[in-house]
Amino acid sequence: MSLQCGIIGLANVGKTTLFNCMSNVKAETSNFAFTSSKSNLGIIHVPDPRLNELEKFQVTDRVVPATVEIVDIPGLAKGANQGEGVGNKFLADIRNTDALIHVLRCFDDPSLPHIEGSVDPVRDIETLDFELQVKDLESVEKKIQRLEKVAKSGDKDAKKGIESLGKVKAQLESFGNVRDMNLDESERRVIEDIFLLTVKPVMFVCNVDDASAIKGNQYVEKVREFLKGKQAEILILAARMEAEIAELETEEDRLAFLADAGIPEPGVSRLVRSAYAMLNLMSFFTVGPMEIKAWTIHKGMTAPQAAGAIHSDLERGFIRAEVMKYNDFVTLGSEHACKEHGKLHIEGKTYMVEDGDILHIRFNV
Ligand SMILES: Nc1nc2c(ncn2[C@@H]2O[C@H](COP(=O)(O)OP(=O)(O)OP(=O)(O)O)[C@@H](O)[C@H]2O)c(=O)[nH]1
Ligand SMILES: [Mg+2]
Repeated sequence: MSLQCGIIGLANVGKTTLFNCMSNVKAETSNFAFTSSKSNLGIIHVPDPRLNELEKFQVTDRVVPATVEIVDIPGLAKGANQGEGVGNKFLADIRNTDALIHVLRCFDDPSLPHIEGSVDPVRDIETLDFELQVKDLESVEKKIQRLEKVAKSGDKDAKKGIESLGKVKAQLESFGNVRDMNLDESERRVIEDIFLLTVKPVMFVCNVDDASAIKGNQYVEKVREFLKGKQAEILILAARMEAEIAELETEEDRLAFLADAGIPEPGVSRLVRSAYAMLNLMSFFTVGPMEIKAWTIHKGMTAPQAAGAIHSDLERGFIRAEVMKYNDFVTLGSEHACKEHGKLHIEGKTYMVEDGDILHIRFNV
């Protein structure tokens, strides 16, 4: 399952710096605005301490974490909807993502001028949101026109659709985002096929100076105030420091660096976990002598669907799943002990997999 998080924001706010700490590939960063002229695609590993715990109880050749795709989208600018900056083309890259990480410049640095002349993350949110809203408005209006043709012949669904789209249009026209609307099931279905940008879940990353990495600063406070009551998460992170941490060779060096800075874990780990949750994902495990692996599925998937994440044959030929709970396994120490304590459950096709389940799929094709 390949789910994608897009990193968005104005030019020069630290998107690529952040991308480089998160992903397995490295892209170019610089002081010049609009350095990135194409989107960078990378894979991120989702840190999960449970994997290390599992390894204590099962000797294995390798440990494989869950992954999410991440795409670093070049800086947008005011007027992007008309092709300003590197413009329009990148709005299309945003359309392909499942969730957004919006990076905000919340640090002062006289040597790095802000493209709008001053540091003001709230203005930046509004600038970028506006670009996305304009695009969404175009999509909504197009669909209204399409439905109006159908409605002429008396189609009731079309009339209802136009009504729903009217509400969405009003929200966008008053500079609102569609994610903040309380849409019901049928209204959601009407906008499903136009892939709106402002309906995607978003997380704001306040990129702060090193000294503000834990408590934030006055810019972060303004962002918090502005986002009150809106559907959005906020995360504080010092991207440049994170980049320094990511560059250290050994885990030991990294831990020493974090201890010196008084930070419990890299901000990037927090960010990746939040992104994972924002995408409504969870992990189940397979545990064996060849590998211990975390697999990514959507919350609410059944055992056969989860089996399909491993291989389509396992879904097709699914017979049953043997399930241990992570906590039981690490408390009791082995599959054998789980069995003896009645903690190895046999589950059928309707079983809904839970986060941290250890699965063994029985199948026949
Ligand atoms: N002082 C300071 N500088 C930073 C921080 N994060 C990034 N920078 C610097 O800001 C500049 C731009 O960073 P990038 O990561 O390339 O910014 P970007 O958002 O990808 O920019 P575009 O691709 O042009 O949109 C680089 O010189 C970074 O070193 C930070 O937290 N503090
Ligand atoms: Mg960049």
